[in-house]
Amino acid sequence: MGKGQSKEPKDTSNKKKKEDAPASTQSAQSTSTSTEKKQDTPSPSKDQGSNHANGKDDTGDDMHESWNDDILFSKNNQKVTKDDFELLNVIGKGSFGKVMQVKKKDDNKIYAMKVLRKEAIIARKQVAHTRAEKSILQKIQHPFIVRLHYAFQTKDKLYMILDYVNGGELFFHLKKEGRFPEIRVKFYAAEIVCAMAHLHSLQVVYRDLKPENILIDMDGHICITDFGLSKEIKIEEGTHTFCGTPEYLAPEVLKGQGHGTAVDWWSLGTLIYEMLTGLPPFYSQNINIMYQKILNGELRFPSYVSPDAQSLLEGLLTRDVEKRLGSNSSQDVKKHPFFKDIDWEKLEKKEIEPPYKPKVKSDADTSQIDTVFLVEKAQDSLVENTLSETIQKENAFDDFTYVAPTAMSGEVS
Ligand code: FS9
Repeated sequence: MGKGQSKEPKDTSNKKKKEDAPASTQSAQSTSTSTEKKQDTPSPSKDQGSNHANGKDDTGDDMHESWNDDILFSKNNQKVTKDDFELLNVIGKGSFGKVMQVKKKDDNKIYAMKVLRKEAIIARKQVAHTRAEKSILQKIQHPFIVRLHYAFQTKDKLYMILDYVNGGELFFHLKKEGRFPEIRVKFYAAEIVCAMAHLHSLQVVYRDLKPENILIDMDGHICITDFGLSKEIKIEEGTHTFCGTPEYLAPEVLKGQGHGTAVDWWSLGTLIYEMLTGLPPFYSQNINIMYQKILNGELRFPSYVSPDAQSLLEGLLTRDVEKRLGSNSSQDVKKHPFFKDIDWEKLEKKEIEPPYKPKVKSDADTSQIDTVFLVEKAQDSLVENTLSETIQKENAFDDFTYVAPTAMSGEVS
């Protein structure tokens, strides 16, 4: 690792960063949320397999449902509520809410429960992002993307029941090991390429590809999480100042000039570079310098980076969006010589043995989770608020409730 490649800044700021700068341009942006059907009454048959973001604005003016205190959705006519889950551990926390490891009481399956406070979401103007996250997740089934099993709400909170992924953040492993051997980088990069290609095929731009959002499952496969919310980056008009950290953002995002699928290929380039070298390509401790480097800095490689890897990175880290590798088709990325020994069909079926297996014993194992969260007691705290606030909250989220098709048919994978 070269001079100045201190890992300190990100090691210490990661969790705090998430909490302090919780406002990105929609992390995963669905272009279809505004056209989706409205779901009025929670009914299993209507819910199954459909998307029900209803295209309203953030204020939810056309709300006409009364709220239920404790919702609410059916799995084979049984209501799924927070009471169906035993809270085990806090695994993440931010100003919007928290993520807990939970156990479903009827079948002992372990999940991640993301609990978000409506009041905080409304206050931070994140209603559209929250709805997009849930709407996107509920329509996506992909081997390398976290699965949303249920979504329900109470008058104060939104709940998302997601796969519990217990191999730890890619970030955690990368910081521990400094950098990864190229063969391991290739495997992770290829699985991420599959996930991005799938999202892009659904007109979803992920926008927030960075090591903190990428988990490893217990077998060592990639799992992309976090489709919204926790990391919004605000770019103040006319200035080059913004909250959050820009190291994975494409130049056109920094300039406020575009949010097409190509932004994800740039971010993938920064991520691959960081996995290979330990630091992102345009890294500086000084955010303004980093900003300038992303816009104009020279792309340089340590000598141990192979020619194929350098060529791939030059393609992905092309500032001209039109010329960037992947901007025409994800096939162009898959066909790059760096990936020549990847069998994409096998990879997508998880038939390629991961190069590293996390040291976890079981589903419930939390040894890969940041210990700052584990000391906290897992509980679902009360939210105090006024009646008018409650009405507003209910308006904004009346289409949130969801149950995954496989869960509907009785089997939760
Ligand atoms: N299985 C295990 N770990 C998962 N994590 C991904 C999300 C991480 C997290 O806490 N994110 C976060 C959330 C908030 C919010 F306010 F929204 F709650 C704020 C700050 C950070 C925790 C580890 C995971 N995700 C899905 N399945 C998972």
